[in-house]
Amino acid sequence: MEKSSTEIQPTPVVTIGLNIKDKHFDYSMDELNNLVTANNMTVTETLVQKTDHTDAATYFGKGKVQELATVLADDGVSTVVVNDELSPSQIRNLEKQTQAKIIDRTGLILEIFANRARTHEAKLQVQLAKLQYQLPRLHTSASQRLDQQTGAGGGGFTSRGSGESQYELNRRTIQNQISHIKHELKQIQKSDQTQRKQREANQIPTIALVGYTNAGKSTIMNELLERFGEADKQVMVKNMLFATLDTNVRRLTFPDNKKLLISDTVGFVSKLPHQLVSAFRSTLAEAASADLLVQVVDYSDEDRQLMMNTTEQTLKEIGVPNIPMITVMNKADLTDSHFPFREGNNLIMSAKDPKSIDELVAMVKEQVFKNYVTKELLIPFSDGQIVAELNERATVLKTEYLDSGTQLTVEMPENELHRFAKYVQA
Ligand SMILES: Nc1nc2c(ncn2[C@@H]2O[C@H](COP(=O)(O)OP(=O)(O)OP(=O)(O)O)[C@@H](O)[C@H]2O)c(=O)[nH]1
Ligand SMILES: [Mg+2]
Repeated sequence: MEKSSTEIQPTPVVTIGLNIKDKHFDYSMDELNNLVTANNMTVTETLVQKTDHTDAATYFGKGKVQELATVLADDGVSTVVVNDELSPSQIRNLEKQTQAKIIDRTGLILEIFANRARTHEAKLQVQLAKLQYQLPRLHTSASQRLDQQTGAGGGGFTSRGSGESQYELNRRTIQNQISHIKHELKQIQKSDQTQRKQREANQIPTIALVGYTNAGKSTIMNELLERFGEADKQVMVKNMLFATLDTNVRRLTFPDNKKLLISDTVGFVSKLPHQLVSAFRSTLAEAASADLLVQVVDYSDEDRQLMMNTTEQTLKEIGVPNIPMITVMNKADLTDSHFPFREGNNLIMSAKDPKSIDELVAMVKEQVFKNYVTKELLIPFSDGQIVAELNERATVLKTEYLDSGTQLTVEMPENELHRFAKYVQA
């Protein structure tokens, strides 16, 4: 079995978690193992400790740490992934006692995001989150350097003092980088905000696809684009966690000339590191300003309810107010359920099924355009700019040229009608 030289072999790792009376513990371990796979690693063994407290020094109890060291030696594995965020000293102590590299859950998710980031903005956001994660952990690497120096009889440093000043230097460098990146992001985001304001001024309603990673958000976006958008503006779809890290906004135009903007954004996972949530706040702001959220759920996953809880918690965390929501139970083709099947604001469907997409569009339009009214307006030829404005903003169903002016049958939001009140026909 020859492998091509460019293919990188997955790194074998042991995963380990502490279960403190957590009824969703198994789910979070499954999720961790999926994250590990997503980071080109393979799980050789999973260890669990059931307890009612964490150990301040090593997070896991003595016996469990010993067991971990034995398993690592037996399997010939030198990397451990822990299902929680650890303190820097816990990482340091565990590394000493197991002779392995310890990656905590936050570090793992940061690595995945770093590998996935493609655009300049996403790269900056991930870099910011990484630096913010590193800053309080700097002590670890500085003292490691000192340990190596005293243990192995010297490296690049001549005295403990220079090690400490190195720590100070690193700290300052990181702080400088953080403020630099924040400044650059602010510049980028200022223009994003300007664009958003413009859209708001244009009165085009916006919907946002949100949900757990790998649920099918981008697939649904592409199916909609294929039929109602510009087909050359497809977004990336991949069967992997965190395929999308950027917010993509596209315009859809329906056959009745109604328009809306749709945004697809980063997927969620439980315990999304707070550094990432804050770094991605502005990317996620697209969801916060939407008129309607479409939550996409992988209906074929038995943990779907927990995934939905995760999504709702994350939305709260990023400060998304109570926006109306449609819930799409996607991937129904992988289940025995009949689809498309609608019940209230829920839709069981499959992204690959055109009938499902029709039903989704009907539901979205019903919600987004529900305050629209149809009116006949007569606009005198002297007010020609109004005809142009209506053609730009409203759905013009019919245009007729009469002696007294242009007669338009238009559909528009009820609350905008007052601006054209004087043209409305009795
Ligand atoms: N069988 C089936 N597969 C689907 C369906 N919808 C999406 N998929 C697959 O699920 C995988 C993930 O789809 P994406 O659209 O990339 O998921 P996403 O929600 O955008 O994921 P992130 O960008 O990681 O948050 C891809 O392999 C899709 O082909 C569906 O209705 N049925
Ligand atoms: Mg996606």
